[in-house]
Amino acid sequence: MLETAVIVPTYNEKDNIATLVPMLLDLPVDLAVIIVDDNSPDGTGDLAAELSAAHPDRVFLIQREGKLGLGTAYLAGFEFALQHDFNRIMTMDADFSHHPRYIPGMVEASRVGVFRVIGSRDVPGGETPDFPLRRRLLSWGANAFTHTLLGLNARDTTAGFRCYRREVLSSLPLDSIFSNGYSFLIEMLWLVQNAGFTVGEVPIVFEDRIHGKSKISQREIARALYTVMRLFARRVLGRSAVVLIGEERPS
Ligand SMILES: Nc1nc2c(ncn2[C@@H]2O[C@H](COP(=O)(O)OP(=O)(O)OP(=O)(O)O)[C@@H](O)[C@H]2O)c(=O)[nH]1
Ligand SMILES: [Mg+2]
Repeated sequence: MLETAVIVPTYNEKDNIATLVPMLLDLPVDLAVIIVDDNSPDGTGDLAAELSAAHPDRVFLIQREGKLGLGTAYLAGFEFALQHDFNRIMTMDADFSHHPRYIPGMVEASRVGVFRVIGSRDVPGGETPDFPLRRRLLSWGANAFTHTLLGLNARDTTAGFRCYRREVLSSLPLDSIFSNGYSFLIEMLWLVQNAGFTVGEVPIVFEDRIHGKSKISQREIARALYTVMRLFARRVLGRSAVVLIGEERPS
């Protein structure tokens, strides 16, 4: 069995996976690719099926019926990767914002005592050169929010370029994750940190997509906000419960 599974969720990414998959297979890393496609109207699924037929041991396709969201796409990929005994499980976008050249470094970092590695835009050396002001503000706001309200330690809390050691995913209550869409990434990080796993960050330059369209919408942003507030409430309630149990009650 190969060491590393790279999960690539896709929705209308045909042009991108045509070049991404061969690039991934050429990396000097023992890896397989798991494409989770949501019946993309542009035929991404058909191309993924062809790639899988050409490399049956290294390219797998999970084809879903319709656009079911990014969070459940990751979950479907996690389940497949755990069932197939991969030791390391990565997630990345199909649009080259997460460039394959960073994968060897992320895999290496996960070998040296770090349980989960983020390809990070917000550590020294990481950059988002193409981001317009609006995206910079959004990203800054999201991180400021998750750091203060949730106490998350990672600098880049919304990055989807990640590498998990198998034991992280196999020990987390993945079924309990409530959010779908982009806020799934925040909730995952919250679970990983609260389970006590170390999280490392490797700098990446995040480049804008050339082919295809972004799927981030105002609705996704509102949902992410809701997720942070929901987890914040859990954090506050959880804390007070611990204090109560440990406290000496006045008789
Ligand atoms: N299977 C599946 N994939 C999705 C879904 N929504 C987004 N994706 C994929 O998730 C990845 C990230 O989506 P993008 O639209 O690039 O979002 P983003 O990278 O956060 O935003 P941009 O920087 O604007 O590109 C891409 O590979 C998308 O094709 C979905 O509902 N289902
Ligand atoms: Mg993108």
